[in-house]
This record gives sequence, structure tokens and C-alpha cells, in this order.
Amino acid sequence: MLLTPSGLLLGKRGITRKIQSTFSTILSSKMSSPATKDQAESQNFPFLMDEQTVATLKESKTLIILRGLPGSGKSYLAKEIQDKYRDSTRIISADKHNIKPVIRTVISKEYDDLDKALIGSFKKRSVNVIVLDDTHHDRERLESVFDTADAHNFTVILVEPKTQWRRDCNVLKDKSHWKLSMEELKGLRGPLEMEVLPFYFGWFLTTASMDTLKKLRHSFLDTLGGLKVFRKRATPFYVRDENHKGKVDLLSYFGQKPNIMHCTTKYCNHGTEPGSKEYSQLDAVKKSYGKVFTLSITALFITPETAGARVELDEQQLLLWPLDAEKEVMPSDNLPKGSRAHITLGCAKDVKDVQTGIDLLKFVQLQGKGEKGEEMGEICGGDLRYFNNGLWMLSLARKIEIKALFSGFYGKSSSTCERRKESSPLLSCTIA
Ligand code: 2AM
Repeated sequence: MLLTPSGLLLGKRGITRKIQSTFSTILSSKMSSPATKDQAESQNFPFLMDEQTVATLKESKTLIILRGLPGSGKSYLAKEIQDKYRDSTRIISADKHNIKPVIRTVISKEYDDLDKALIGSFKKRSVNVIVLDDTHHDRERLESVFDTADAHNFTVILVEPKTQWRRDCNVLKDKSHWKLSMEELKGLRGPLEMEVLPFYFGWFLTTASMDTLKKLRHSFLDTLGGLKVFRKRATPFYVRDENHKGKVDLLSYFGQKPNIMHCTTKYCNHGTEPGSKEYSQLDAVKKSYGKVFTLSITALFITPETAGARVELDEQQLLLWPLDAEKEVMPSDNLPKGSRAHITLGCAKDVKDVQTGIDLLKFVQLQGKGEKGEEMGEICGGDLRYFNNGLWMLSLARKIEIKALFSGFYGKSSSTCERRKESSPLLSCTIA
């Protein structure tokens, strides 16, 4: 028995219980203290908290664009990112370039130096994570940053700090060294409250995974194009390719390619597509935005229009797959959820990349009817089959695992494949 300071008499078991309850009181008071809770919440981003994401982004090319009012916690977040990613990071801050966060009628020369620093960082081999710390209230400015990132093959993550006061002008007016007036802050808040929806959401392959898939794509198209069995059945390809001269070079035939290989989940067209806003608000989307996933590739395929890789989604990944993704393009069929998941490897001349998913569903429909295709032998680690009308599929003996970042593509709204034709040399194809 023991006499406690509070005058209670406790046996051995009582002591244990008392200690436990004291500990849990201390713990719960710590957990609920506003500073600790806020801090934990403000760091609650997969690119800070998820180990696989951090390890993968250290070796890929990512631009983290911070957006929000002055004083909302962007620079704090930038510092957190730098602490995580160390030597592979560069922070580019509008404050450091003395750019005042105000509404401008034109993007002034004040941005010239910052842009030079940004482009310098894009070009630096050792820099993998760039953090761009600015209010980004101006849509035109933001769009020019998106396009520059795309031109340098950097995947974008657009982030607003999660601090409780991020939109509270009363608190913010004392937090920033710019000492903006209430009117100035409210003026900036208006455009910042308008959500920026991407051209499309999806998984964007990391640099290393893109290299793996580019090699596979190259050997598949090169080998297939050279096969006698293919040349004998190449009429659907000759019909599209007036310069074929008796042989189809599949590598140049599928010459229209996106800059960054990706598996689209939701096409939003910057918010004009039905269901875009609802998709962006899904819990799974909000939690997964900025997180790296491992996707499995099970097959490669070509049709006279497109070349693609079939992606098999697991349960978690299917949470990010829109319910109507298959119905959107094949309304009369009841195809399994996720069966349209793919990565476009290339399109024939004048074909839009959206066609790849439609082409994949043609195979899924045939397989659903029990068609297995004609066996054409083994190439490139898989079993090659022909399904008529120029439909070829290589089912891989072993699934290929690739790493991909779930995020958005925010660049220009024209089709990525079509855009390539009139693009500047910077935007030209990058896949070997
Ligand atoms: P992809 O995923 O097959 O490559 C922009 O066009 C991007 O969104 C492309 O990557 C494209 O195809 C994808 N996409 C998905 N659905 C689309 C749709 N309904 N219209 C246009 N593009 C779509």
C-alpha cells in the first residue's frame, strides 16, 4: 500500500492504473494543444510524411508550387520540404527576389530574375525537387509556370498551406513583413479562393520508371515491326501511313507522345468537364494528391491508331478511379471498373491520346466475350496475340512495377499529342 500526494491509498495494481491515467492525461493534453495539432496538420502532406514518396521524389523531377496569402505558412512549408529533401532541393522565393505580393495588371519585369533562377534550377541535374514560393494569385503567372515546368519535364504539385489562419486576413495582416493593408489582402484573397483544377488528374511516372517503360516500348515496337507475322497483317497500318514503302517503322508511326508518361484518372479540362470539381473533392483524391504509388503494367498493345501499356489497379488505386471512366467512352457496355487504365505510349499521326483508352477497351470487350486472339509466339518477355483489324497485344509473363506520382497536369488545354506538332523545340517529344 502507498499513500499518494493526493492522499489516496493505492495497491500495486492501483499504482499502475494511476500512472497510466496520469500519462494519458499528459499525452492527450499534448495532442490537443493547438500548437502541436496545428504543426502536425500543417505537415500532413504525403511528400513530407510518406516514406515511399519522399524516397522516390528525391530521385525524380518535381516542382512543388506553393500558393497562398502572405503569412499563410508557405515559407515555413518550403523550409520543411528543404529539411526533408536536403541537397536535391532548391527553394525559389518571390520574397527573396523582392517581389511584392500585389495585384498587377501586367506581369512585370520584377519576375525576370526569379524566372532565371527557376530555369537554372530546372536545368541543374542535381536538383530534383524545386519549391516555388509565391502567392500565385495571378492565373496568367501560374499558367506560365505550369508551361515552363512541362517544357522541362517536371511534374507539378500545387499546394496551399494547411494552417488554420491561411485565409483569415485579420490574422494575416500582422504575419507578413510586407505589412499589406486589409484591402490589399482581401484583393489577393479573391483569386486565391478560386480553385485551380488541372487539365487532368493522374499518375505521373518518375524519371526512372519512364526510362524503364521507354526501353520496353522501344524493344516492343522495334521487334514487332520486324516480325514476318506482323508484316503479313500490316494492311490496317499501311492504310494510315501513305509513306510506308512496304514496311511500317512502328517507332516513327507512333511518333506523337506526351512529355511525361502518365495514367490519366480524371480528365477535367480545367474544370469544364462534368464531375471535375466533385472528383477533386473526393477524400481519396485529397489524401493521395502528391503521393507516390506503385502501379503494375500487365500488357502492351497497339492498334492502327495508338500504342499503350495496360495498367492493373489495386484496391487503393481504384479509389482514385472515376466510377464512369469506362462508361464515358463505351456507354453501352458494362466493363469492369479500372479496365480503361493505361499509359499512352504513342499515337499515329492526327490521333488524339484519349483514343488509347478507347482502344484498350476494344481488347477488354473481346476478351470479355472469351476471345483470346491468335498466338503469335513469345517476344520481349511476353506472349504476343493478334485480335484482327490491327489489334495486337503482348501479355507480359511478369508484371512490371513502376513508380508514379498522383497529381495533376495543369498545362495548356490542347491535346498533349496534337500539341507536339506545333510546339516549340522545348516542347518536342522526349521519348527515345
Ligand atoms: P490518355 O490518358 O489516354 O493519354 C489530355 O487529353 C489527357 O487526358 C490525355 O492524356 C488523354 O488521354 C486524357 N483523357 C482522358 N479522357 C479524356 C477525354 N474525355 N478527352 C480528352 N482527353 C482525355
